[in-house]
Amino acid sequence: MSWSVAQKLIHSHLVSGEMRPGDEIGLHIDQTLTQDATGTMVMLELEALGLDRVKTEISVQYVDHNLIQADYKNPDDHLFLLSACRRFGVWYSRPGNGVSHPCHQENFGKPGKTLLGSDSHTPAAGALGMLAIGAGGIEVALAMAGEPFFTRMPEIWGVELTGELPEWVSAKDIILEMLRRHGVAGGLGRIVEYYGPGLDTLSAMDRHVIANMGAELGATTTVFPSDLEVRRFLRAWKRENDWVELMADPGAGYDLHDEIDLSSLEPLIAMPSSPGNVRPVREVAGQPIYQAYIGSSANPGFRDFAVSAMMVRGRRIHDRVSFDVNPTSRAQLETLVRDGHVVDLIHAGARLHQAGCNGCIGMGQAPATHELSLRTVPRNFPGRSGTREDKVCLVSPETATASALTGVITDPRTLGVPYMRIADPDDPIVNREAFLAPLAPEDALRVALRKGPNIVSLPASEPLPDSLEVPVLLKVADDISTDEIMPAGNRVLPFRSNIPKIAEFSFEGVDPTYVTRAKQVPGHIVVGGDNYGQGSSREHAALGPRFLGLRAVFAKSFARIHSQNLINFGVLPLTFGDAADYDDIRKGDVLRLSDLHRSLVTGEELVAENVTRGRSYRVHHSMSSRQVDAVLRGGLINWVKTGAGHST
Ligand code: MIC
Repeated sequence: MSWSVAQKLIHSHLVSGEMRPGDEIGLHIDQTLTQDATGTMVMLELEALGLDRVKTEISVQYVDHNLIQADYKNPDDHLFLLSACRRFGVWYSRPGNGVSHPCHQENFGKPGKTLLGSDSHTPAAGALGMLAIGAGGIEVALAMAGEPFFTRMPEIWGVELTGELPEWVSAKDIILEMLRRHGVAGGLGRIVEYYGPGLDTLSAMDRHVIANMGAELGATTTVFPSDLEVRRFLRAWKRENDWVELMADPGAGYDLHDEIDLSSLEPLIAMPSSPGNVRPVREVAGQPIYQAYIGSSANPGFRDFAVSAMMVRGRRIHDRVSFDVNPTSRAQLETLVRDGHVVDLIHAGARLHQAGCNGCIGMGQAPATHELSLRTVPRNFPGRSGTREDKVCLVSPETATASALTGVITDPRTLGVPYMRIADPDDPIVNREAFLAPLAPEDALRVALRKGPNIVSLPASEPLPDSLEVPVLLKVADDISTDEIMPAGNRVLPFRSNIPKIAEFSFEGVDPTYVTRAKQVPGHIVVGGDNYGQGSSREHAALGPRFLGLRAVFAKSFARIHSQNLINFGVLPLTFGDAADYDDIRKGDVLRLSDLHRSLVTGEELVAENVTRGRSYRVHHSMSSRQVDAVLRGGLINWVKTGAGHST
């Protein structure tokens, strides 16, 4: 039998189920990654589960999202996380160390291992030949407690890379090409596996760019082989002993195929406000911009900054442009300083920020109203930058920098600057001491969790009633993102450890009356189109509306992580039997679902009656019996506590 890399990774971690696409499988998890914006909830969940010490090989908690300390809330969360790391045996990456994904690749990721992360960009670690999946915090908490992670066996989508990237075209353009071809739902239910001779020209950090933004395709994850380039990368980061080879067998079969001839690519840009809205840069060139922004988990490598520094050396940033440089890890920043690149960037007019997520999730650096902002970040969902009427475009560092110099969208090939290919350094500054190692078990037991006033324990959740008769409070279009369901940004993120408070921001940008209306009824339904809940893993996008009484979402289809998050907190994700029924339902209609318990367990189609207008709709669920059990009990915490799930 010839296996792909993805199949080998799944097979070596399979604890239940068959590797048949669509079947539920359970996977053993070796490593976990949490970041502060989702991690506070994970640590509260570990407390609620009564865990003593994590059972994974390595669990790392990063502080990279909530870095703005405008008051006590974020620093309180940082200290809470430090105490929780000490208590539960978790590594702590302090503020300023950088973005979780590149830091994990540099310091902890290991080929052949599984990684579960409470961040949708966790698949970036697929660059090292890991099976790395993003999930809601509660599932990561369960993995830390030694439980398997359950998901549907994805189809494996082999993408053969041939040829070599032309000058001025880089890894970001490869993933933008995938998004141009397949759109934001093209990867649903799939793992993307890259292979072929074109890989030889892509460094491990280039592969990170592609694997990271596989999340924007809706893919379960992305994998690359662990080849000699991965060995070189680990050697450079003084971890060569962590390398094992992991290659697809010759003739490995893929469920689906695609091919990209790298030599045929050109600079691409995702226009506002979807990562799937991709065009060649030359077609939109000449439009004035306000901001150019480099960094983030989607372009974290040394090369991504060095290429920009070389382009601006001896030149000046355009007067109107804010050129924001967001280093991605402390060690990368040290190396860029050592090699003189930071001085070139600053001298040309760049604004240097601390290593972290920063403006990528609207934590500062918001663009001016209606002005174009060209960013190397992974997402440009409406309003995510912090400016409601934003116009964010996704580009490579080359396109961002060329545009920063000219003040208009610029195809870097037209800049008239000589091109220099920059290799990933073999001698980066390694600063592993900046990560605080877990305490010895006997010392850990003595640590008390430090909870500031903003840290509020999880609200209890009651079981699902047998029948529901509740109004539709909101009807939204296709591809609604979790940024629209529960915004990020400096106003909202500090409440990630406070569900009653953060619930007040639910669907704020979509319908500012939603929260008030939700409080006036005993429960409600939201109706959505295709790919409902694309984007982030933030379970707050399920918890906030659930706290306000959301009981079910009817949609044409769901994004993987969000539908799981709904189930995890006792909300029913139901799919229309006939997508045309979406058009029939109106905001305000009261829908009735009866005999829920029996029909969910038998898996039969449900009939939702529209009490207001005397119609009925067929809806169904695709939950496994384990998920049905959890949703009936009001979510995963109750499921574990009532002894249905394995106990810790
Ligand atoms: C994102 O890029 O959307 C985030 C912010 O990193 C999220 C996590 C979060 O909402 O905290 C993600 O990707 O899961």
